[in-house]
Amino acid sequence: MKPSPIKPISLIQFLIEERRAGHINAELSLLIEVVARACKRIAVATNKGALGGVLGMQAGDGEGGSINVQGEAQKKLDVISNEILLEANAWGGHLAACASEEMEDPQQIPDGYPKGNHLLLFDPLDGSSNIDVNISVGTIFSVLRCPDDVTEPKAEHFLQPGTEQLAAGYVVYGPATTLVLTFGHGTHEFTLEREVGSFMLSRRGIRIPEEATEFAINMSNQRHWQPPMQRYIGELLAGTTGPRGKDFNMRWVASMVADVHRIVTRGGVFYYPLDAKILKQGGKLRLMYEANPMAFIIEQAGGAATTGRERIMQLQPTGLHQRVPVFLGSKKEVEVATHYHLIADGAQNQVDDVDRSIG
Ligand code: AFP
Repeated sequence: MKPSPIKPISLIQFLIEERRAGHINAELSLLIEVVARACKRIAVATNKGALGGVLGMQAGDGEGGSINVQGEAQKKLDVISNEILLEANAWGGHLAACASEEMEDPQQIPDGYPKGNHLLLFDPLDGSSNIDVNISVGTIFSVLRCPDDVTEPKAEHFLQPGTEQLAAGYVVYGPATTLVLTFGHGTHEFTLEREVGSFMLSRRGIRIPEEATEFAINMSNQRHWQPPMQRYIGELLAGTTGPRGKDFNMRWVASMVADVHRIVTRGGVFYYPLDAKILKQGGKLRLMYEANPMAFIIEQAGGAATTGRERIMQLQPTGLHQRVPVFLGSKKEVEVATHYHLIADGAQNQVDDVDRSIG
């Protein structure tokens, strides 16, 4: 389908339009403005590279440097980006609290600042292992409503299914800085006009093609995958000589934002399945900071997002840092991969349920 013609409007103008349409209120509009402003600062820090002294590991107590709540080594830019987002969001009066992939517990709004009704979750710098080699990285965020009568939100108040998200977005810090955003009324893209410092609407109502010819997966994990994943990817690799009867191309940036942005731009699928190495932790990617916001964005662009067995947005979260398998992108292809898993589980009822829930 042809994208709608581009109107050269800024993010601020777009937010005003969304308020007039009754899609968002003033507080959510301010929240997105503040997040976008913080992401511009992260873009500036990222662009400085070696000259800004921002490359390399964060100093700390762990072996080789600081370790975050996920047990992963922190880069300096992980910490800088986290601080930029926390600081920007502390004073605006739009948030009840926020939670970051880099912090064990939710961050409360400091005393003396007004509080709002929204909860913000973010992965401040996704794909940070790519920073030092100058490959695209990004920020991912998700917005929930703070339950009524809760004045000091705790982790349990953030544990809402993805279907409850009011907004989700990501920013890719690549050759261009690009913001992709949804409020549940389509997925839209904004490109940072650096000279002016404004995000400008570059694609409205993005649609992801239903069929895919490109897939993204870390093939080095192949020997650890479960049988349905082995079968499915085996068939993609067989191309015209296998049952799928067509060739597929493969890409893997190892920054989810960049891999998802390719899908949002020209279709395709992204998989981070469960494998024997990560069985105990339930997956590699985080439900609250990566899977849910990306699922919302992808679904709003006509794609699908499952764990290989269930629709991601219907999962009831059990922990702030919970990890899940992720299958997302072009709808028909995600359906094929999901079917293979459910059929292997012998779960015909679930096949029907998932068919219904992903549309
Ligand atoms: P980092 O932020 O630690 O680089 O992790 C990035 C990520 O969570 C996601 O953005 C990538 O898709 C995925 O991990 C890459 O995983 P591999 O290291 O297995 O390639």
